[in-house]
Amino acid sequence: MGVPETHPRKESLRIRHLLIGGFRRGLVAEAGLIAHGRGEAYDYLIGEKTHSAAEAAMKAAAALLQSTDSAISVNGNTAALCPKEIVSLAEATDSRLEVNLFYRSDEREKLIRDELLSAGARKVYGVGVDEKTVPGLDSERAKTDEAILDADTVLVMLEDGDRTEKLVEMGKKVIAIDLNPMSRTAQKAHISVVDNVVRALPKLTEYARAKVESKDYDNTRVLADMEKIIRGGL
Ligand code: PTJ
Repeated sequence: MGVPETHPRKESLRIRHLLIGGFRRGLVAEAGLIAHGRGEAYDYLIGEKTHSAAEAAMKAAAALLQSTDSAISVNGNTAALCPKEIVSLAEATDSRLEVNLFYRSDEREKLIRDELLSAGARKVYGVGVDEKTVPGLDSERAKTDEAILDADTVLVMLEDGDRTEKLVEMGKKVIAIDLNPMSRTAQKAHISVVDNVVRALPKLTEYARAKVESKDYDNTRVLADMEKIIRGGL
């Protein structure tokens, strides 16, 4: 069904339809549709725009991704919403790409890898991995590959708190993009970009290309500012 150009919620519906299309093609898990709904609710509360606290987090994230050995973790939702933007950020920051799924299946792994390759990725890790794991994690998210295992910095998006916690315990710097500043992922990450991945990835790439610097970044403050915005919105 087409959305009229004049529809007041056109952009939100466009994003929603990208996800539905991704679900129909097998990229997105059933639960991914529900996770998106939760994200939409938070996005609505922050006014569906990028706030200065998120910009500060993005500048810090772009600088860290560029200055360290880095990997970007890709799941079904992000592959359906912004494959090209993920590949552009990986190129701008020289980061490796790894498929990492909560609802892991051989078929979804391959579909997501192929989506990234079609979007221009040169190499995609994390497909067919069975032996390497993130220690202490019981879910399928534990399965990992050298892209993330060897990285000093990992960017995660729509992530579970468990893995964020374990990656931090492994000594990695974790950057999260998550619309909920109160989620365990946002709370545990070193840098939390509270924004929609659809808006955040192009901005992050722009900052990385501009080689922005970031001094005295304070994630606790950023999270508090974003929570204040949400409470104000309520
Ligand atoms: O593809 P898989 O198998 O790895 O499954 C992925 C899902 C998304 C199903 C899984 O990671 C999941 O259940 O995620 P959660 O626990 O629901 O967490 C999703 C978080 O991301 C929530 O805090 C949402 O508010 C947030 N979120 C949802 N959509 C977006 C978002 N954050 C940024 N941008 C979005 N578009």
